[in-house]
Amino acid sequence: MALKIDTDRFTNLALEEHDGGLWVVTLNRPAKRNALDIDTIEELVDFFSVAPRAGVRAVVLAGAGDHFCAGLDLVEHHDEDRSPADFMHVCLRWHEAFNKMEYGGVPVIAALQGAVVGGGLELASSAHVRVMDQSAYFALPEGQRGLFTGGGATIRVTDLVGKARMIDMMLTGRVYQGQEAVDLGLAQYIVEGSSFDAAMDLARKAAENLPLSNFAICSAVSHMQNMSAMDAAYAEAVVAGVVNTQPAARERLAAFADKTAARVRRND
Ligand code: 1HE
Repeated sequence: MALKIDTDRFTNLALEEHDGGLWVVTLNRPAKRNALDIDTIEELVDFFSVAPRAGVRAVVLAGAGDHFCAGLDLVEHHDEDRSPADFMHVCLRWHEAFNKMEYGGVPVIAALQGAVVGGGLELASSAHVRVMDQSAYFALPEGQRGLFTGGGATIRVTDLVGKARMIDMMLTGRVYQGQEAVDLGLAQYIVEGSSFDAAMDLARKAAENLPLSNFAICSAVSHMQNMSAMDAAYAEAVVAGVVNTQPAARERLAAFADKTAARVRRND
C-alpha cells in the first residue's frame, strides 16, 4: 500500500502536491537565503525516504525568494561549535538526504535562481536535471570560509565539471553563470523566463513515463557509474530484463506497432 506524505510535519520545506503525482518541494527559508540547517536536511531525508513509495512521479525542487540555496547554515555551524565527530555526523545526514534523492528512483528537477553555492550546489547536483534562469550562479566558497565540502561535491560536482575545474572553484572561489555554466554541465537548461515554470514542464513530461522506467533511469544509471564496466553491463541487462518486460509497457509498444504512437522527430 502506498505511504502517505504528512505535509503538516514539514516547516523548512514547503510541499505541494500537483496533478499527476507531481510534487513541488521548496526550500522555504528565504530570509536566510535557504541556508541548509540540520532541520532542513532532516526534512529532505524524510521526504525523499517516503516519496518513492508514496506514488510521487516527479519532484520539482525549488528555493523560495531570489536565491536557490546559500549552502551550509554558517551561523548554526558557528553557534554549535561542533566537534569533528559532530560535523562528520552532520555530513552523513547530508549524504543520507542527497543519496535518497539521487538513488531514490523518482525524477528530481531542480529550478535554480540566484546563488547556488557551497552546499546549495551539492544539493542541486543531487537532482537529475538542473534548470537555471539568467540570475543563477554557481560557486564553492568553502575555501574562503575555512571549510571544505561535506555534502558530496567532491563526487557530484567533480562528475559534472571535472576535477581540475572543481579544484579551481574551491581554491579561487570562481563563479560560473549564464551559458558557460550550461556548457560546463552545471545545468542542462538555461531559460530566459522562470526556471520554475520550465522545471515544471520538464517534470510533467518525465511524470508521463512509466514509474518503473523512471525508477531505473533515476537510480540504475547512478549505481552503474559506481561499478566496473563488466558489472555495469551485467546490471544493465538485469534492469532492462525487468523494466522492458513490464506489463504496463505492452500498451505503449502496441501503440507503436499499430502506428498510433507519436514518432520521434527532429526539433523544428
Ligand atoms: C545565511 C547564509 C548561510 C545567508 N548560512 N545564514 N555558503 C556561503 O558561503 C554563502 C553565504 N551567503 C552569501 O554569500 C550571501 O548571503 C548570498 C549571496 C547567498 C545572498 O546575499 P544577500 O546579500 O542577498 O543576503 P545576506 O545579506 O548576505 O544574507 C541575508 C540573511 O541570510 C542574513 O541573515 P540575517 O539574519 O542577518 O538577515 C544572513 O546571515 C543569512 N544567510 N547565507 C547562514 N550560508 C556540508 S559542508 C557545506 C559547506 C558550505 O556550504 S560552505 C558555503 C557556505
